[in-house]
Order: sequence, then C-alpha cells, then structure tokens
Amino acid sequence: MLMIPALAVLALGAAGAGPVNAAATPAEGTAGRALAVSEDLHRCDGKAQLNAAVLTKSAAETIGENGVFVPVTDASIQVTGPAAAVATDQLIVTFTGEAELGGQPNVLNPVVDSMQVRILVNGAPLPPGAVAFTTDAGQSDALQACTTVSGPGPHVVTVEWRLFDFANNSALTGTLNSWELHVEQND
Ligand SMILES: [Ca+2]
Ligand SMILES: [Ca+2]
Ligand SMILES: [Ca+2]
Repeated sequence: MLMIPALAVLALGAAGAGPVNAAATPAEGTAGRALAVSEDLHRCDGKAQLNAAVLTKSAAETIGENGVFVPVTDASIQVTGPAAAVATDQLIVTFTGEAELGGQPNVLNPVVDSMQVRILVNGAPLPPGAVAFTTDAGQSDALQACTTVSGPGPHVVTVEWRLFDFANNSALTGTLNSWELHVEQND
C-alpha cells in the first residue's frame, strides 16, 4: 500500500535536488588542440577570469584573392599561460570588424562568394574553423572561438582571412576596418 506514495516521494526528492552537476564547479578544460577536420561540437570550459586583452585598429586593410589564408595585419595578442607545464588556461577570443567584399558579379543575386576569417592560437586554427565573415557590401561582423592552452607559453592569438571565389568567376577584393581582437583569459 505504501509503494506508490513512497515512489512519489522519491521522485519528488530527486526533482528537488536539481540537476546533479548544476552546482558543481566547471572542470578545467582539456589541453587545446588543433582543428584537424570539421567538428560539430567542441567543449571549452573555464573558470575565473585572469586577464582581458583588447586590441583595436581603425585603419582599413584590403586583400585580393591570395589563394591561401593570410594574417590580418597587427591582429596578434600574446598571453602568458599558467606557470606549471601541465596546467591549462582557457582563452575565449572574439574578433569583430567592419567587412566589405567587392568584385562579385551582381550582389543582388544570392551571394556565393565570401570573406572567410579564422582565429588561431600558436598557429593552429581554433574551432569552429574558418567561417564566412561576410558576403556583401559592408557591415560589422563577428567571430568567436575558444580553446585551452597548456603551460606558460607565450601563447599567441592571431587572425587570418582569405577571399573565397565560388565558381572561380569573380575578381574579389576584401576590406577590413575598425576591427577589434579581444582575448579573455580564464583559469
Ligand atoms: Ca564567384
Ligand atoms: Ca577570382
Ligand atoms: Ca588555469
């Protein structure tokens, strides 16, 4: 006779306790790694903030179709990681900028050419890898990435870009200006 009420109490007790890990301190992330192939999910947890570095540049830079990714000039921030070689820090990186893509045959058509941007740490692209930063005639865009770094470093955050000419039928130019690179370093 008491079976059903007892189960109900147990169920209520479990619900009242909340999610098992809700109050747990986030675990320090595993060591950062290069992005070898596209991945759907990338877990990147951190703890308390240690440092926030921000670099802003207003001057415009223009590139053509280089065929490969090239550095965004001056977009580089160096951070010092944890003293112990086995310890890690989390880096959350945001890059924003006003971007224009010129040279598309007709921007009123569905756009297929793109300016692609990626964030790197110590030369390795971070998830989510290169993204289409813009496809058209000018607006502020943003890209964010996260990783963990091991040891004191120095660890260098950089940004690269290239122009992707879909169907190889355009003569593209890309311009970036008023960009900001933000590196948040967390324990
Ligand atoms: Ca094209
Ligand atoms: Ca072309
Ligand atoms: Ca740490």
